[in-house]
Amino acid sequence: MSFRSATAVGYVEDVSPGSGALPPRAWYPTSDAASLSLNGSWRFRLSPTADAEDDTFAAPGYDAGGWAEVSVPGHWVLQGHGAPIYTNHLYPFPVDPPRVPTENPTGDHLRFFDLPADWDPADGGTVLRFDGVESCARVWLNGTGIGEFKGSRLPHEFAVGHLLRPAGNVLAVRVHQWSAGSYLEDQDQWWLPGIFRDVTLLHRPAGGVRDFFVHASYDHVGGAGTLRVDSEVPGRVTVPELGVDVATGEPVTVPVEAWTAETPRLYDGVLATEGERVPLRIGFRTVGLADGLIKVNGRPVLFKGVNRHEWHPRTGRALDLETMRADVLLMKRHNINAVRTSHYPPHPAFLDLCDEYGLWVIDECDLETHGFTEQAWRDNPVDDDRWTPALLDRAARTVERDKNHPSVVIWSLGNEAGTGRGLTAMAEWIHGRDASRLVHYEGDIDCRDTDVYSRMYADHGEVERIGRKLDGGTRRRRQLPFILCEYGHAMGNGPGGLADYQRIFESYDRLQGGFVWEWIDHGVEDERYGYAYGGDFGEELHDGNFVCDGLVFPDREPSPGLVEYKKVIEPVRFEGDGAGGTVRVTNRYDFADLSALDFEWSYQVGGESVASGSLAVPALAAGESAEVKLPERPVAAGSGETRWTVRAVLAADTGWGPRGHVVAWGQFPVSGRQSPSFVASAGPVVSGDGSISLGPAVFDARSGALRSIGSVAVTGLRLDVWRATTDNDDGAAWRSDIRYGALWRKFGLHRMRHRLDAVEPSAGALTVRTRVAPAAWEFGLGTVYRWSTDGSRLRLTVSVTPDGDWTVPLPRLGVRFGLAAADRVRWFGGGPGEAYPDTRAASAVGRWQSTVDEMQTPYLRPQENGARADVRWAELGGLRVEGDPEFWFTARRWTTEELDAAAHRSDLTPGDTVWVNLDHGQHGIGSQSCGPGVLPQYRLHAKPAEFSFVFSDIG
Ligand code: IPT
Repeated sequence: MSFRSATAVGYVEDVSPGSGALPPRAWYPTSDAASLSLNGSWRFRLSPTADAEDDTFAAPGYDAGGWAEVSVPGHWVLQGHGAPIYTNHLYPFPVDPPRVPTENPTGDHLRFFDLPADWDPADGGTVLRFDGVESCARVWLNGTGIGEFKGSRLPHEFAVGHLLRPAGNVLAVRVHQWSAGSYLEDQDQWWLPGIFRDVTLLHRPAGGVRDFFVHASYDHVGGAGTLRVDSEVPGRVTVPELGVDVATGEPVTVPVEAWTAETPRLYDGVLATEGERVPLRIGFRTVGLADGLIKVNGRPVLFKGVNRHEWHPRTGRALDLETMRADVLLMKRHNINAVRTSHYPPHPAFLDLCDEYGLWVIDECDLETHGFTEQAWRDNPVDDDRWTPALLDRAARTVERDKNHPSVVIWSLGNEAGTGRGLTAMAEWIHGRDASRLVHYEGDIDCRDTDVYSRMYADHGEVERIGRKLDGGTRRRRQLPFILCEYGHAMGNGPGGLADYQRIFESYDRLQGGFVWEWIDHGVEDERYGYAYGGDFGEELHDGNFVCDGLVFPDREPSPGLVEYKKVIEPVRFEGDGAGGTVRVTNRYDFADLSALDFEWSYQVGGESVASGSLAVPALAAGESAEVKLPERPVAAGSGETRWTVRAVLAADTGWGPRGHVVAWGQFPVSGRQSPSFVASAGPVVSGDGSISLGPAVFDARSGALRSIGSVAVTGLRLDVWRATTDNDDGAAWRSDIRYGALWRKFGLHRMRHRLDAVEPSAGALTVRTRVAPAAWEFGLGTVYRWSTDGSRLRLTVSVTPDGDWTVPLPRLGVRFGLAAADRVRWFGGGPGEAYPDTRAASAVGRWQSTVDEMQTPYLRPQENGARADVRWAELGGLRVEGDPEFWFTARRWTTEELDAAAHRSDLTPGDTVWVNLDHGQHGIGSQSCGPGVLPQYRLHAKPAEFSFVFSDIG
């Protein structure tokens, strides 16, 4: 005898997509038919298993007075019931498809509602729509079961008109965290059960609109658009601006302006059936493959994209419209032109925003079975016919919902699901249903089912080979264009190497760009840590901060990676040599001319702008260049370091950015920097009290340690090679590249010893000879500090001579010291933000000021950050430092060791000392937390080096 009521919850482990739901159809945000949002506060009861409670709660009259409340849309685990779990690709339950654990958190939800007075349930029908529920739901209205469904990020509609009452309706929804569907939803993100998208009741008047398909193509030769709206329920289509008034199903061709992501021209129309009027926003464009390239309206496009997961640090994947708009505006302001909706269809309103503001979209099905990689893909659902109906259901719900968006140009079958017949079936279905778009799936290495060759994290060399068509592959693949659907892993500090990728993309037609991984850090707002990540909720299995790999922080503050990306992909290129008096301006848009932009110049002397004006640039068409004359130099040559800065800015307010918003810029030196002049005068004076004085400085006579410069106390100045390893330094285990973070620790670069060999006062200088080396190893750095003075200033020259067998590059090479009170910082050099050798495109030379606190980049897992590049001089804490040559400048209120040990922002407590690093070199950043490591040209090899700083007390 079995006590487990297998039948009652059998649907949970059933591979089918569900039962009772209506066929999928187009989603539209508004119509003149009545609708009632059921969002809000719902009654909620959490049970530990799928069958712990019977279904009596669904019956009218059930007393849920003792239940908790949750907000819908929302995830119960983010509302105090249970906890989120983060795994990258491992299933957090035994892999035994389609079975799920007995421990299956199950949330019963109740919503009571009345119909508005003017809503007569007897007139026409009513549909109940769920836009997203994770992962499996069973639904009752007024005690009658209406069905159950899986497919978390997909809409499901049920006909409920016959069950509705004018008042006192009871909607009951039982949501199971785990179901057979969970096997198809193994995306790298938090597992977050709940009703996390809108729940809406839609009146369906007699003769109301059902499904419809807007076909709006553009003939780039003739400049005409052809519109045909196929509608299940016949009606008329009007577009007043175009004088269009046609029957559904009837094509009409009219002159139009095309829709592109750069020029998102939409025409307002109406689909009117007998019973309903649905507003349409129509964008005319034609997507296709021609000459082996993805072309829109006859022109190839270059994707400058990001992968976007839905995320909000408090509400998880339940996003409101303003949060979605914030993402779109931020993307547009950072020159991003494309989004891959990794790895599921987003909230449908997001696509309306993409249509409106202009973003190319790869719309991806809600499908990933990545965890099967652990068993060499054995039993992978996508290669098992029993699962194919569920896969086809997912494809249909995606395509039918989103087919009317001009922004959607490519359908993606899913992510990281291996290969199999189910995927082929999806591709065939999509191709048959919508021939007007392309099909993508990265796992299809031979492109049997797809129209684009796509890869993730391929290194620069391989991408270049693909660009040159030297990559081989099947005959079909060789004829297809290439995109990197993921690259530039933005975890922590980085990604490095973006500019190098962009140069390659721009050099070969076949390469049509890529999508940085990923848009936002999925940090969970948390009292303990500021932001929590994997493991912070006591998960048995987790992948730590691998979920924090975005270009924006959880609060949507841009990280330096986004600022870098904006510069790397800017749509206007300025080239020239400042001395020549001209600048070459290239329009790198794919469609738009430059008429939306104004151009400005400014002229800097010593980093300070002394004159500025506007620059006349012709309204170049996409792809065109022109040589533009700069004005007469405002200041005669020979007046120190001078440079031009030119900018392209928005000429007028747009929907996404204000007039004056900087879109692109370039800098061109006219006359270069001269080394700081310095003539050594006085020599060191050894006094009886155990100190040595040299100009403004005092040293310890025994150790040679610097104590002060004038009134400024200096502690611990010595050579430093260590940095708190970044996520990219630490690297991902599955990459074959050498992981330097681990090697650096193995070789003890974080615990270098400093042996004092000599303190040598001489006529012109104080020389301190040392050897810097780690315990246990034979390699080291002979390090000589040579101090001199010109009477008022102090100069330090550091000479470094490696000895022994150095097999790893250095994390950094420079000096570190502590200062007492320092807050405000001024510098002349690269800024305003952080930069490293392979993340320095956005670093502009100028005079900057900030504070020590503001110079920190608050990566969720603390790590090396905050360096400013090319610094000529910097001032802080009463000290001025001039570099010879320029240096990397970093200042922080904790030591590198404290930074290295911290796991969360909350672990860092400012001390009294500000630690300053002046670096001659920094190792690059790379993208090895998932992608390739640091390119050879950005590695900091141990080799003989000499660099100087001139210090003065400006207190
Ligand atoms: C790739 C996944 O597609 C993506 O979802 C994410 O996990 C990313 O990596 C890393 O953050 S898969 C990778 C292991 C090749």
